[in-house]
Amino acid sequence: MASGAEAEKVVPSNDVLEWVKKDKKRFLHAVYRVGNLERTIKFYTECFGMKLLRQRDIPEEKYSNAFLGFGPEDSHFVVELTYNYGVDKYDIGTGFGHFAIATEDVYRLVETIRAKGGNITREPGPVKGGTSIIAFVKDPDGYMFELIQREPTPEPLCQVMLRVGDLDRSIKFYEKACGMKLLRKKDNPDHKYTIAMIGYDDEYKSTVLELTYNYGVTEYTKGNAYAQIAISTEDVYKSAEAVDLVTKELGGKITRQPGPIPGINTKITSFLDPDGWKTVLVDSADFLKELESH
Ligand SMILES: N[C@@H](CCC(=O)N[C@@H](CS)C(=O)NCC(=O)O)C(=O)O
Repeated sequence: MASGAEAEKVVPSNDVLEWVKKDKKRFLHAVYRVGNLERTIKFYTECFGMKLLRQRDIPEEKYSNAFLGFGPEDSHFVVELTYNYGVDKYDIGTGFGHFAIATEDVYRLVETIRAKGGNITREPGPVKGGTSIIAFVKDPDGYMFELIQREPTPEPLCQVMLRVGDLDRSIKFYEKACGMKLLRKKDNPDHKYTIAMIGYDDEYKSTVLELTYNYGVTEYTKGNAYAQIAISTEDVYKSAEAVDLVTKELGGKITRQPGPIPGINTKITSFLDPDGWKTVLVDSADFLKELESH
């Protein structure tokens, strides 16, 4: 029988996992490193039609950031590019998959990108084993962008694809630790992979995390280019408690205890999932304040 002390521990744990289901969360941005900020800004604005939303230079820390996306940061998922002074090349590794952009006409977008000198690595046409029209483009640093033909959507920056070693473990992790929902799972035995779309809303209206499991592949390299995905939360402290519990069951670890970032005062916590993919949870109200001050 559980001792009094053990029984006590169980109750708050369940509470915090229940709280996760009620917390309002949203994907905020993907953070990654690029070798030349101006080059990437030019490529994303001219080829993809993204807008440059804000830029900041932190000379004391020797880096600059640029935020780009298809709409304002208070309602859209965006990319946060990091340029570290003097570093012009990164290793993307084998685990990072792609970002996806939904567009009404993939053929037309590909021609625009080709005309601007972009690198089309997969010509437009139906996805192998399916009917969606897709194409792939490699950006100047080697990050892959999948173009997906869809009806107009409020969020064209629609997927972040990461490869994982155990799909069910990852789904369970993000459901329990981050309150995501499994939106769709599709096995493609002919091409020996399974994908799962997970997130907070309809995959045709908001950004989702696409997890890919390639049969038999349990390990990938992470490189040093892609950094993390940021998600808002109403309470970083409760979120961290939930993540901590789930890491004990499924793997992964908290890498930054919850609390305000010195100087900025935005409260965050960060963690690695069971595959080592990093997420940062950001206090929603602090995030909005940060946007207002820009
Ligand atoms: N082995 C692939 C599995 C994932 C995959 O194949 N995804 C589809 C899109 S859902 C794809 O890239 N298809 C390529 C094509 O149709 O040419 C990987 O790890 O990237």
